[in-house]
Amino acid sequence: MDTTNSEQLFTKAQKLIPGGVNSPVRAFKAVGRHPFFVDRAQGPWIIDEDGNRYVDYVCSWGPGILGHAHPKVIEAVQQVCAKGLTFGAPTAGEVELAELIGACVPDVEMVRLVSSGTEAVMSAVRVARGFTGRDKIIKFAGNYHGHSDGLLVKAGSGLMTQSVPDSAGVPAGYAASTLTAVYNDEESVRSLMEENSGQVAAIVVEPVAANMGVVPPKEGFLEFLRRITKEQGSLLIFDEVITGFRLSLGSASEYTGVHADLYTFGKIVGGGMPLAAYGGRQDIMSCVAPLGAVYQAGTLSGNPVAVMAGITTLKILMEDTGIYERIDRRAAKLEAAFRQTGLCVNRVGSLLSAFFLPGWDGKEGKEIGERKVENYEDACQCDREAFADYFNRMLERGIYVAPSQFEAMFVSDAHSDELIDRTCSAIKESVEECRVV
Ligand code: KE4
Repeated sequence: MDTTNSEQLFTKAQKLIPGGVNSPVRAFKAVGRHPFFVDRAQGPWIIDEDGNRYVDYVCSWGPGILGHAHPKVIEAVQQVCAKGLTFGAPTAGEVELAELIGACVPDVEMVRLVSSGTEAVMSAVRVARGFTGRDKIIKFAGNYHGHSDGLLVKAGSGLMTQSVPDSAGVPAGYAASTLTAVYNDEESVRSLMEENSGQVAAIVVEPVAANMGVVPPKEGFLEFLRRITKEQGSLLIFDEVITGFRLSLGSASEYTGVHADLYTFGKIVGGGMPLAAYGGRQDIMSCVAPLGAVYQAGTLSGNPVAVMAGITTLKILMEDTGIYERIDRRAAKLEAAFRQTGLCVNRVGSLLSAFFLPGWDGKEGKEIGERKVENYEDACQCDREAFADYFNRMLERGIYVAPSQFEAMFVSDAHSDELIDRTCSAIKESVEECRVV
């Protein structure tokens, strides 16, 4: 595979941009190769600067549910650009997008548009603290909520203590107000809530985890979180930056039947443009300035071009909800292919991850069987070298999956059955080759 142009760009980029990329995972460090630089994308295809074509299952980490460069989205964006790119003043489009979000997710009675998922979650946490007058929050190991200081934390020594920073530059004091529990472990949540009774503003959770690989909530787990937050006077925040409009049009509350107090959205809601959102109960959102005392602002919040991409995307999804059955069915085919290789697989709708758990290769004679990944500790056991080997073999076959064991595979409406079948073959061949080496 010729990678000359990408290599030259990467060499230059590394002199100008930390790691040569504007977001760490793009550097492909976890898979031991240099990244390709994208020239363009169309439907299920990404084409790099050397003309190599890949079937894309990263979908820009989630926004691409319709496939790349959907003609209706591109046309709508081109038209609205001609009217000006940004005004720093309210526009009709922001009202329309707010209406569409509420129509899809009725729990979102009031919403604020922002520019990234990080900003959405950071703001939702601040609103929860402002509304409850409490400082502490509980998050889960392996859940990622963007890079705001208070959420770049990991469990301290033992669950009963405060979290510790998970990044240089995060003051211990910022981490101190964040407690870290174990996903799918009710007892870890209960003990933190009891130890910090009356102090927890909110539990923030990915209703389907997709940042430790895909890890579904165990039966009753989300219902438990809903109960215990109500009992304790805390809020429940569903971080739906990935799951929002991905699992179904009504997002996780429709998909799971559990209703949170606040929701964050990103990726799909912006149609691939820099737009995210947080919202929920009107009494809570009424705390947000200029209505209330919780400050949050943004020069490009509700940007008219990004808003148009979001409106057009949501309207396409609303007009053809059959997309969800199509992408789920295709993802189920990929899941079956992984299972035939003996790998542990988690799939929720059109999100899936295969895990290279110890013994994945059968060499240790371990019964491959139905081992599970139910939390971050399970996911951390994976053989990352084997994953990297699998990633590179898939890429050589023209299939681009996320360059990390801890990311999800995304299926879009542009992935035809023929491409899915081709991908299933590539999965079986690549995993088998990894095993044989
Ligand atoms: P952004 O600030 O990257 O728009 O969103 C942060 C965020 C918040 N919540 C969840 C559940 C998320 O998954 C994310 C971001 N997702 C990662 C991929 N797992 C973004 C990719 C990247 O960091 O480059």
